[in-house]
Amino acid sequence: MKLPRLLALAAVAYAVPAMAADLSVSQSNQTFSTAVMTVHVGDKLAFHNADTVTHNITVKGADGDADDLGLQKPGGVVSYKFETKGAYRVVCSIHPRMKMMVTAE
Ligand SMILES: [Cu+2]
Repeated sequence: MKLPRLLALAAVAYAVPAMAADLSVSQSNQTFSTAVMTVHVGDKLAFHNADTVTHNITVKGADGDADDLGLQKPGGVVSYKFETKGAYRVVCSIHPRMKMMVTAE
């Protein structure tokens, strides 16, 4: 779904992410270090794989759009920028019990 993402980018450019920050979460024992998190629109969240297995994070927005961050080997870091307000579900497509919720405001 390319169009919603383009619209989201346009919205961010217009909204000006004045409080953008770099945040991080780690993954160990196939669990995210935080289950619930609130960020500001424009913030970038880094996921650090501290496990001995590969993860594959997918971020699902309230609009149903899903971003697959790709395979993440042990020691690897992937990141995601929250470009629109709303609730996001973060899951690992390899380990379904890995879940976290992020609210961008
Ligand atoms: Cu995983």
